[in-house]
Amino acid sequence: MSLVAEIEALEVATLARVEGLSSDEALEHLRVEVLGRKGALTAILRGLKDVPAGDRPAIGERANAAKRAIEERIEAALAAARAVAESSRLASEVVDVTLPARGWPRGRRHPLLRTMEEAIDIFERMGFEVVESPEIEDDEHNFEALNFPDDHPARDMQDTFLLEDGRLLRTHCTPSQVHVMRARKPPLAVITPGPTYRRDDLDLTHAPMFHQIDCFLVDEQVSFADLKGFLTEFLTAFFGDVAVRFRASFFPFVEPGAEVDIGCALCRGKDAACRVCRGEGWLEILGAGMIHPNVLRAVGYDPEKVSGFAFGLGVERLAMLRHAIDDIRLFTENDLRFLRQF
Ligand code: FA5
Repeated sequence: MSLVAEIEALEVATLARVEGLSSDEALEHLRVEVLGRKGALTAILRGLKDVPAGDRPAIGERANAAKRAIEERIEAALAAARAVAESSRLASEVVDVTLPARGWPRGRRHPLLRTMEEAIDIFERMGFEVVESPEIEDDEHNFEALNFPDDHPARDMQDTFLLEDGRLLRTHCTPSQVHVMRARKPPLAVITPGPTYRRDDLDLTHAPMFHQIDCFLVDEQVSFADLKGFLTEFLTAFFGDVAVRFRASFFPFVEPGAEVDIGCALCRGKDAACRVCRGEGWLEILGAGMIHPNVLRAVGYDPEKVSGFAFGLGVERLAMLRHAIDDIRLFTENDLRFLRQF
């Protein structure tokens, strides 16, 4: 077959193949196979060297014409293939602008965290400094320096999470007093918020992990009157206009000691079936007292020269009273219906 006949046969065959192709890749592949540097047309033109020089221009011209024809047809087929792909993409991406917007659900701060932050904010405005204290304690800080007698029931393994090395998860935030007082000199006005741990069974008002804020003030001539005045001020700032009641009580690390109740904001003592105060009209909110001379001595202070008050409150308790929540378990169950109310 002459070269011209070969070129014409290639052109006809290629144009016919273009008709059958509809994808970008297949058409590009065909272009390379026929017109590429190692393609079929180049292969045919290699035969030019055996053709008399005079015939070569005509063959070259025929080859160029075939190349143009094939290129044009492939371009047209590519454009058609792209148009089809584009219209099917548009059809699948139809957006119904009349649909209602989906919206982004917004997170909220946990009610316990918010309660803690609110209380801390009030203390800070009253001049107290926030100090962190370890959650893992030793017997010395959690009990001994706080004047717990050796046989005190709180030291019992039943009440405390003990670690294998003999240390323990702090059962209250009061050990912070020992850390801070040993490291610094009075005057001191400090609060220590954080988690605490006791082997209490989970029920309506108790959890094995709960939060406390301990607060203490040490200076010359601090009196019980300062404690009463300060606590009443704090509770009024936190709860609004609320009745406050002090009852004598005992903690090894204070003398005298007191428990403080606030008037029930839900029923104001008028509902015998009140689910918050159970008709008592009063709710215990914290333990307090004057720092025991033995504790002051244990940290190297002279109880003849300085005195201090201290109290510790339960954050869960604060939040429950503030929002009339009657089950402490709600704080950890992560029920969104509960959490969304805050
Ligand atoms: C103490 O822990 C003392 N350290 C407080 C204190 C500090 C007294 C400084 C005097 C001077 P108490 O064991 O009562 O005291 O606990 C304080 C508060 O923690 C309680 O009023 C209660 O609100 C909360 N609380 C105690 N146990 C639990 C528990 N299992 N679950 C939830 N809250 C608890």
